[in-house]
Amino acid sequence: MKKLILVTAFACFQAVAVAAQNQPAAMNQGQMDRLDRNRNGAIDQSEYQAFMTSAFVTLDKNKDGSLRSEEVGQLLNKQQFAATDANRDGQLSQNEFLNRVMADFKAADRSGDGNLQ
Ligand SMILES: [Ca+2]
Ligand SMILES: [Ca+2]
Ligand SMILES: [Ca+2]
Repeated sequence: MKKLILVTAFACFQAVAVAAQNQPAAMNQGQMDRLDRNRNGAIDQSEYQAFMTSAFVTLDKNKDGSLRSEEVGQLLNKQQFAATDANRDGQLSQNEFLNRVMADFKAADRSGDGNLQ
């Protein structure tokens, strides 16, 4: 599950990098540092949520406050999108998006201490 969360984060990094017209690259130390803001070598819930909140804004290309399937096509497949779209309106609100990524975080946090290391 730790791998899963890192894949999700990596896809967000790619999307953010492309949106910023930087060259997408493998997740490197600089990108890990963007997640690990206080540089204690672990990613805590608030760090992850802050990153994913900014990723949501970046992914929301038409700035309507929700994500359509074409905006997250590179991030979520159809089944993942449907699983994330809790109210089934065909769009992901910020709450729906964060609920999913934070559930991923909790699943990956096997020790239950609120940190990923
Ligand atoms: Ca940290
Ligand atoms: Ca949108
Ligand atoms: Ca929805």
